[in-house]
Amino acid sequence: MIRFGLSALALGFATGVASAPNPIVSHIFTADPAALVDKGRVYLYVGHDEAQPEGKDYVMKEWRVYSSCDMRTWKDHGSPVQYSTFKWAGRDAWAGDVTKRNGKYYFYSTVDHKTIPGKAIGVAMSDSPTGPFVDARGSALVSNDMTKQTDILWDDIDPGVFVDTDGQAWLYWGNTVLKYARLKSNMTELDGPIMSHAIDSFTEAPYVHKRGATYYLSYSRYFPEEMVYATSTSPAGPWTFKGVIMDKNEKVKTIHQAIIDFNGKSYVFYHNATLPGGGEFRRSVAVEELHYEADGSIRFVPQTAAGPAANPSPGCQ
Ligand code: FUB
Repeated sequence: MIRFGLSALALGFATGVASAPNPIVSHIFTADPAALVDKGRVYLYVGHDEAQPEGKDYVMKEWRVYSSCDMRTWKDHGSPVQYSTFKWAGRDAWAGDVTKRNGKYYFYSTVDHKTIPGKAIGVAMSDSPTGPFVDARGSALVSNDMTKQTDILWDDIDPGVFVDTDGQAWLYWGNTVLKYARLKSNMTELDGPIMSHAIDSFTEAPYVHKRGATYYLSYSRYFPEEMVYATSTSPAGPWTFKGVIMDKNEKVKTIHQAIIDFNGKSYVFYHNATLPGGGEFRRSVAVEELHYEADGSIRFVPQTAAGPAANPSPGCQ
């Protein structure tokens, strides 16, 4: 694997800019990528894995933001949102997702609820993709008492937000069971019932994007997880399984993807544990170019140390 030399590391620390292959960030552990393209720049949101080497569980207190004009040089924007942004949350800045609507940026996040046992989904809002973000509701958007499909306490995790071309916004989430609901145009309230789909071997990390008239649902299946996808002609499914995008990781059971188009190419972000000292609770976010075949299917993506070629976005500074 290619890594920073000492001088590059020193430069990165001094300037807040990293010119990285994979993993994108090499001085801390990062996980659960979410991404947004805005005004020709790609913004990457990651959870911060802070577990000690011998740690037996996640230690995640904050999300961090990085941005790039070319998919190789990343600027560090610090941490504009933490679990403590949500006063009703007690811990666990787990996976989130982000979107822009009417000039505002919405960050949907997994946290642990202080008073309703189990994981919950919050939504934070900002005027800028780099924050600061504030709690948009003052309460959970989804809490464990609102969903009855399984008895586990961690089934309301991993929100994926998708705004369709007709303006309807959708939220997908879940562990074991895929759940989804419409969002009101204010992006801070559910619009109608929470629905679910039976997806064979679904684990977590649902993520919906659209290409042409086809809706793609990517997600993690099995455990250890592999990254797979299904397609539909509707954001509400039903979903037809299509194939594997990326094989499971060697040193960590999770993989958590985000898929974007940026400057004429497509990319998939994911995490692995390839940094020295990495492991189950010390992960690292990486990115690869993603290719569609002529029939719309997604070509299998091998993980690489080299990452994607530079793709400078015109006018991005
Ligand atoms: O980072 C904590 C959890 O691990 C996420 O919510 C899942 O997607 C998995 O990556």
